[in-house]
Amino acid sequence: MDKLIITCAISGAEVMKEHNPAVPYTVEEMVDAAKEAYHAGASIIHLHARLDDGTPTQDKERYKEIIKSIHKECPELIIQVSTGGAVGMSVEERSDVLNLKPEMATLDCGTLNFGGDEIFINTENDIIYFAEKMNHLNIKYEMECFEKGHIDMTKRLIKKNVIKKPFHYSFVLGVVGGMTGEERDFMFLKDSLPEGSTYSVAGIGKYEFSLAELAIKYGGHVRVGLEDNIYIEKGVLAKSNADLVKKIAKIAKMNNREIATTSETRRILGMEERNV
Ligand code: KMH
Ligand code: ZN
Repeated sequence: MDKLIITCAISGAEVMKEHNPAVPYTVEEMVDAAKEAYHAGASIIHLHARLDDGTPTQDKERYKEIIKSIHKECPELIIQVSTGGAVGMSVEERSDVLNLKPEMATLDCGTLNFGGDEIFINTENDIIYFAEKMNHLNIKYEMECFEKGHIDMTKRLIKKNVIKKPFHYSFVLGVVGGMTGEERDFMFLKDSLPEGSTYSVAGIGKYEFSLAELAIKYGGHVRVGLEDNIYIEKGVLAKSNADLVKKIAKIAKMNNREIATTSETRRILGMEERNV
């Protein structure tokens, strides 16, 4: 079994300081959150930029500043930028950050209800647009699937040679309109992947740790962070992103799964080594 890759989703686009004061907004807060998560065991930071007042933004210049500042402190850290942004943003707005040629980015693989009137829109043509742009710029994509139909969509685009190897997925489970993070749903998704794929799980809310434990046992990888879940245990707010990562490191240890360094992560995902 490969070593465990831990991704930390430090900020997200929806969670606010009113929900958990440890959610980072400013560049300095982002750097501190990323650095602490890295020292706790994370090798990838899943990043959504914010303005100082917490407003989500896909502004390329803001991302540039955050990435540069994180790399100043932790040069080897893998930064995975979000191309999902926030609900309601246009494809053009969401994709501009790719022009920075980040090492890694998300590729959202289908449309989903996000609760109430919110719809996270990713048409087939949107997915093709993002994938082709990332192929062209040599950006590693993590394919975010919120339900089984999204995996089927990736298989269709693999056949069309739009999505290229090596395939790396993320099961984001527990969103209002998607599949749950229960064991049965996890097994169904894992067993539906194209052969040779790697995958990570992101359990939303109450699913964060139980789903992580399943992935740890079955050879998958794990994403945690305040984007997905604000609690360290039932009813107790996490003090930081790093606390969530530390809890995963503890679960990994209990299951005899070693944690991957940044260069091991690049090797497991078939990424180029980065000279820092
Ligand atoms: N904030 C959601 C609308 C991604 O990062 O690619 C989309 C999202 C997925 O978080
Ligand atoms: Zn995200």
